[in-house]
Amino acid sequence: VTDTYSTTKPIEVVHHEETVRLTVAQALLRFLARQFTERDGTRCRTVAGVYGIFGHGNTGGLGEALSATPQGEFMFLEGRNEQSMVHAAAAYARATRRMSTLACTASVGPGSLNMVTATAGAHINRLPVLVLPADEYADRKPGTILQGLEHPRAGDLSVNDCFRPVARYFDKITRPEQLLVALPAAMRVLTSPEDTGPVVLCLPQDVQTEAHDFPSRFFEERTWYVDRPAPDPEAVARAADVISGARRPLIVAGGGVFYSAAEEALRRFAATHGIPVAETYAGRGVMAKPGWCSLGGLGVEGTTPANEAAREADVVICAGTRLADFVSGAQSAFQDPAVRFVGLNIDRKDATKNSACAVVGDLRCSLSALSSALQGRRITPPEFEATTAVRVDAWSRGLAEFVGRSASGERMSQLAMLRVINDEAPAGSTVVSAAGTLPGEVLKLWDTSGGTHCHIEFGFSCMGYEVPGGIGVALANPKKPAIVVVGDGTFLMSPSELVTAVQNGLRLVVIVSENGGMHSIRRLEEAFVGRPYANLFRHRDMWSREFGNEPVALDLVAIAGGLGACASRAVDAAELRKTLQEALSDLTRPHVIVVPTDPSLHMGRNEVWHDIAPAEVSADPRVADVRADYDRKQSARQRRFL
Ligand SMILES: Cc1ncc(C[n+]2csc(CCOP(=O)(O)OP(=O)(O)O)c2C)c(N)n1
Repeated sequence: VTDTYSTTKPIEVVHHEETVRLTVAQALLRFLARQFTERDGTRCRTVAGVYGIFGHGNTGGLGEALSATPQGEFMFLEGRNEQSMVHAAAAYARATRRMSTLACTASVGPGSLNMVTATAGAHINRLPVLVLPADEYADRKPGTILQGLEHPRAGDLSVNDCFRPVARYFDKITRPEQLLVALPAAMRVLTSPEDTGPVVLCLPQDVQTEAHDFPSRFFEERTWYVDRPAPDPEAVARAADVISGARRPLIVAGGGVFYSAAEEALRRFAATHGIPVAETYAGRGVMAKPGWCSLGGLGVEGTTPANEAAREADVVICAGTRLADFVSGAQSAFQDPAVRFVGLNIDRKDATKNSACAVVGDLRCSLSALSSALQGRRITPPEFEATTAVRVDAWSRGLAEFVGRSASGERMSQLAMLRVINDEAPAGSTVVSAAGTLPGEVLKLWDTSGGTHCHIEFGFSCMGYEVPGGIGVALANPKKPAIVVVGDGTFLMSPSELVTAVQNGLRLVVIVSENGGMHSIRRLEEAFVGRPYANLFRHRDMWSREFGNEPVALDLVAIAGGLGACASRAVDAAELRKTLQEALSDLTRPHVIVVPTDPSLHMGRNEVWHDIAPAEVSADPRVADVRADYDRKQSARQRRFL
């Protein structure tokens, strides 16, 4: 037996690798500063800025590194609340169509944990955010630490493990060289249309400051191309076949239309093939202009023509939507027994929902391929088009009539308030809304034909998104105002990020609807509980739970003024118009306008059923009635399998 190896000379490989000695935090920022996203020839920084609140967990690490970055390399904002920072970053990502985002740094323990809620929101809304929570000492030398979890059964657990289920990509950087793998992976997720969401990189406070010889090549400029994957031609042919046979087709347009920059393509598709379009919360504004095929919002808070079209639809083309329950009426909105779905989505999970004939790919490409396959054919028969046009017209007139009627009482309705705001909002401005009754009313009423944009966060509907959401939008679109509409309950929960808007001179107008309570939930109580027990801002006895008549003396104008905004009150439509005009003409600092509104003036629940279960047993006979009604409607309307 010959040992061939023994005769072979060893090959010596010498790496002449240039290195640069940096701390983990310095390396992270240097890397981020050189990452770019490009689509359709437009290129921008993947992570354009850093939003931070500092403590002992990140001052010596990311704080030091940030202070040493050249001016102009990163925009930097100081947050007031860590949750708000991540909301703002998510809103920024959405307003840039997911082409760019912000990194959020927080200190160890509570500061980092405060970011979990908004990280979940970004996950649900499929928005890229780079979350950088500080973590406990990796070397464990200090023993028991302030803000440490000290879990009795797992030495490697920290509060940051709460991020795992809400992160699209999660890592703990316990050694500097892990960055060489973790950062490219983070970029892949942040820039991947089918896989994007929040990336969480936990940074133990000692590791942030640790130095390492990083290869210089790691810091070379890199571009992440957001490509437009074309759909499989056979999938397109199958979808065209389904659509060709439709008699009452409907398109449901979701937020994915904006992420793919496919609004124009969708409008063209709808016009060419004569198919009406209903919009989800995230897709609101896709159609831009009124017309017979522009049905408005769909679902529990949608318009009558959209919901009638959904109820009767035999083919539903889902374009860039997750089909969440407020839109699908918890699987009750589509009532044709033989209804079929076509799912156009970059994400296979969404494309295949409701047993859809799935077309997986970039939405703009899919629409164009599908349009070619349909060869210019108009799908909707003329009589159904005429019926739809009549319905759209009747809805618009009914809405206008309600708005007019509810504008002139002692307090106006929120819809009347929104109408004034919509009239005054300049082209290019964006209305922002997230929780309470306002998102549903924006969905119903907002008209984008004047060139405004809609930004409704109703995937997570997180109270407290609104003001930071406005900040994210204002950062993405600094020349135009972000107009935030928010309920008084939500404003009270989290007004503090106004200070950041003031500090950075952002063009923000916040309109607070002061209706004296959390009326979206009060209405639910009234409908489902029998004995409403909460949600009014009135003095009460905590044991008897009785409310008195006296309101809690809240001064929202003073709160906003105290946070540095230019704050005022507008009690009727004329005053609101004037105050808003003044605010919009002087956007050197944020404005807050508090508007008293009447919670009893709303359009009521529409025809779409929604799955909210009342108690199955109760001493109150009213609850038993409500439950019986629920059971009846659930079995009659909710589709068990689509
Ligand atoms: C963080 C968070 N907590 C609780 C809820 C549940 N919730 C939805 S709307 C709402 C009340 C909102 O009150 P307000 O802002 O005054 O608006 P209104 O309901 O009066 O329109 C609550 C508690 C939520 N969406 N988000």
